[in-house]
Amino acid sequence: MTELTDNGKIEQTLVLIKPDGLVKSLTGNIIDKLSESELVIVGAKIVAVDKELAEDHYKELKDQKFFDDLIQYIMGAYHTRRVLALVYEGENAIKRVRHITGDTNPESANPTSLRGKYGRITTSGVFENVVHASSDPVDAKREIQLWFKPSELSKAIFETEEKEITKVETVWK
Ligand code: 3AN
Repeated sequence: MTELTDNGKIEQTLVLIKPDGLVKSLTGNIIDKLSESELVIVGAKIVAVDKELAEDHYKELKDQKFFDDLIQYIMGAYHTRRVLALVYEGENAIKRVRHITGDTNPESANPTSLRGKYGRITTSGVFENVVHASSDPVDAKREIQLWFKPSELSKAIFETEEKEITKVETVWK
C-alpha cells in the first residue's frame, strides 16, 4: 500500500463508469487501473439510469447551471443508456479511488489519472470525465444505498432490516 494509507480505515466507495467510458470501451482500462488500489469489488451491475436515479444521485448539484446537462449525460443522452456501477472496499478506499480517478475537471486532472487520460470537456461545456467516485464516507454510504440493494452486494456492508414489500415486478417469461 502507498502513502495514501493514512488511517488504515476500511471504507466502501461507489464507482460509476459513465456512459462515455462504456461507449469508448474503457471498462477494462478503468477496472485494470483501479485494481492497482488493491481494493476488493463487492458489487457490480449495469444500470439504465432513469431521471429519478440521476437527479437523486446528483441532488447536491441541482442549483448548478450545468445540472440539466449532467442529468442528460449520466442518463446516456450523449452516448449510451448504460452505466457500470461498482462498489470497492478496503483501506482508505475513498481517497485511494479518488486519487486514481483524478480531478473533476479533466483538463486540470493529473494526465495519468483516469479523468486526465480519458476525459474531455465538450464544446458545449459538459465535463465528460468517464468515472464517478464517492467523495467522502457520508456520500459513499448514501450513493451505495441509492444504487444497490443489500442483496446485490457480496456482503452486508451496512446495517439491514427485514421488510415485507409487495410490488409488481418484471420477471423472465
Ligand atoms: P466529482 O464528480 O469530482 O465528485 P462534483 O460532485 O463536484 O465532482 O461534480 C459531479 C459531476 O458534475 C462531475 N463529475 C462532472 O461530470 C460535473 N461537473 C462538475 N463541475 C462541472 C462544471 N464546472 N462544468 C460542467 N460539469 C461539471
